[in-house]
Amino acid sequence: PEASTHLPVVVLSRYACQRRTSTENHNEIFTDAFEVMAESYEFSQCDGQCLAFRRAASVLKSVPWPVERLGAATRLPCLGEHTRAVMEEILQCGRSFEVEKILCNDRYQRLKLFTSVFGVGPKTAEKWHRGGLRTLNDALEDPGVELNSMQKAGFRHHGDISRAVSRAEALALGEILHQAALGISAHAVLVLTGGFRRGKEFGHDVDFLLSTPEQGKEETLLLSLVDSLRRQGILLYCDHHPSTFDINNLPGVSFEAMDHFAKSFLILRLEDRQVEGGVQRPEGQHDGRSWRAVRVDVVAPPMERYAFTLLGWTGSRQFERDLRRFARKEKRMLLDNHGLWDKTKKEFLPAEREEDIFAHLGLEYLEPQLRNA
Ligand code: DCP
Ligand code: MG
Repeated sequence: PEASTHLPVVVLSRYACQRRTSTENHNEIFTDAFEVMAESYEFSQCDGQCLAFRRAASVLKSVPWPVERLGAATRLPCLGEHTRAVMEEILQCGRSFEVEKILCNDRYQRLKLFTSVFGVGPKTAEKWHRGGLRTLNDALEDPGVELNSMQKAGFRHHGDISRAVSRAEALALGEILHQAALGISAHAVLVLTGGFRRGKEFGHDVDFLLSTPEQGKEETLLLSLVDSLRRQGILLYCDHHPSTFDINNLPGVSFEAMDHFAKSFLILRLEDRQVEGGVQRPEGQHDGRSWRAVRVDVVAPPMERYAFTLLGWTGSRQFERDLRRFARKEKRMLLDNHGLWDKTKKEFLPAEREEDIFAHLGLEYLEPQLRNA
């Protein structure tokens, strides 16, 4: 009754996996502000408030027009008192003073700077901040700071890694990895996942899934692939995590945690000439080099787990979170990157394709391009 007779009423689900979210965001003015709020709460380990702002941002990303007032034609779920207050401020003043205060905050600025280094999480950043460090140079020069090898690589390539990776660069890396994988096994399967599979034009890294129909050979394949990149001289850093996957241990406390498949977190050297259409360096970044460093993640599940891992690594993070929450709360099922457990039937549900998993959950299938929640 409150809706205007001219406008259709849009009712959005509180689960991101029941909303269509393309890469086109009409509400950036709110979602950018919410991201600052979420990050600030994350730095203070206030997980509840952090999640509330991430959820609210995710809802707004799925509204296909700029929201001009609260209520009325669009029923927005997941908006609490605080998120609404920030929105109202932006609607009235064009900006949020609470967000601006955070952006000027010393602690926020430093934690943001420190966590921009690959290998430095909120806990280390907080420790450095409490130790009085202000700049990245402080962290490098302080005798009390002991950097691990990941952080050393993070500092060495900080400029490159902080710069967004373009779609053309992601595709070029895909070609290099694909050729290297096929050089090892003719049956190797390599697919682009993460944000680029969702159609994003830029990302902070490039995510790949590697597998093979040869049972039990996926981890060896990944190790051989990394070795091949090393011999090509393009491996700048590798942090390999061996597989700890054991189907007999599922479902356990590990549900929702990071998956147990073999994976490598890499930094690779990408030559400008390998990128289709060439590389346009931003103003002031011409340092005479003809290459850049790029963060690349590769996960290697066994083929029969392929669909679950592909779904899990395609993201977005908020989409994954809600898929799992939906499975648990609405279907009494446990979903993670390894499988889907039906608590009622007490059995694993098989899936060859992502479509099978959506079907088990009674969800309409959503293309990766609509999972940008
Ligand atoms: N993921 C995971 N376990 C990891 C790393 C990632 O399950 N160790 C999942 C979570 C994300 C997806 O993979 O849904 C991709 O992670 P990214 O952090 O790379 O996020 P995106 O690719 O979506 O965005 P970006 O453009 O920042 O890379
Ligand atoms: Mg990514």
